[in-house]
Amino acid sequence: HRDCRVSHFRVMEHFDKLRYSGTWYAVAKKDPEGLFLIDNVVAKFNVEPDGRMTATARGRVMVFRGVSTCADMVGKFQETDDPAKFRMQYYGVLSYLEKGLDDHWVVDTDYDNYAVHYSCRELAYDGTCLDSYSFIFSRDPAGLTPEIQRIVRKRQEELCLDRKYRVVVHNGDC
Ligand code: AZE
Repeated sequence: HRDCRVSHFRVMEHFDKLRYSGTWYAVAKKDPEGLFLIDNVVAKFNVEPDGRMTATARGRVMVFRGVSTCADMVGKFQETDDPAKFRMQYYGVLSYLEKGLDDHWVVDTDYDNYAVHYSCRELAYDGTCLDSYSFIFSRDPAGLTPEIQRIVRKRQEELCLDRKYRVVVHNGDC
């Protein structure tokens, strides 16, 4: 039987934020509850001179029922005891309505092709997650190879999120 307790999820070992930096295209995502990035999601991670990780993200978001726009978001990362587990403070560049503080876990990456991200916003009494989101990132906007898709699928199962993901379209809208 699968263990879906969030504190038991395995994350990337010896995570290296320098190798992680640069552009990542979201190719699939599992949405949290409420408003979220819809499609055309591109994230750029940086390591600042003081060693702290930051990121920008662009993507299409719904602003009112049926009205969408492209949003620029900024994320600042606080480190924790585990080098692959961060706390991310984020906000929208234009609209300060979009802001928050989320967990940001790097579950797995080979740095050159793919990355699996996970964030749990709310834990249940039994330690499983009630409200999570997750991104599958690719260095190549065209997607992942079948070999890497197999690795990613395994990670999605380990996060107890198999079949919860949707493809993230990149059509030049943002
Ligand atoms: C993430 C990685 C790079 C930096 C940031 C990320 C998260 C962004 C959001 C955006 C939410 C937008 C909403 C719009 C209405 C994980 C892609 C900032 C959580 C709610």
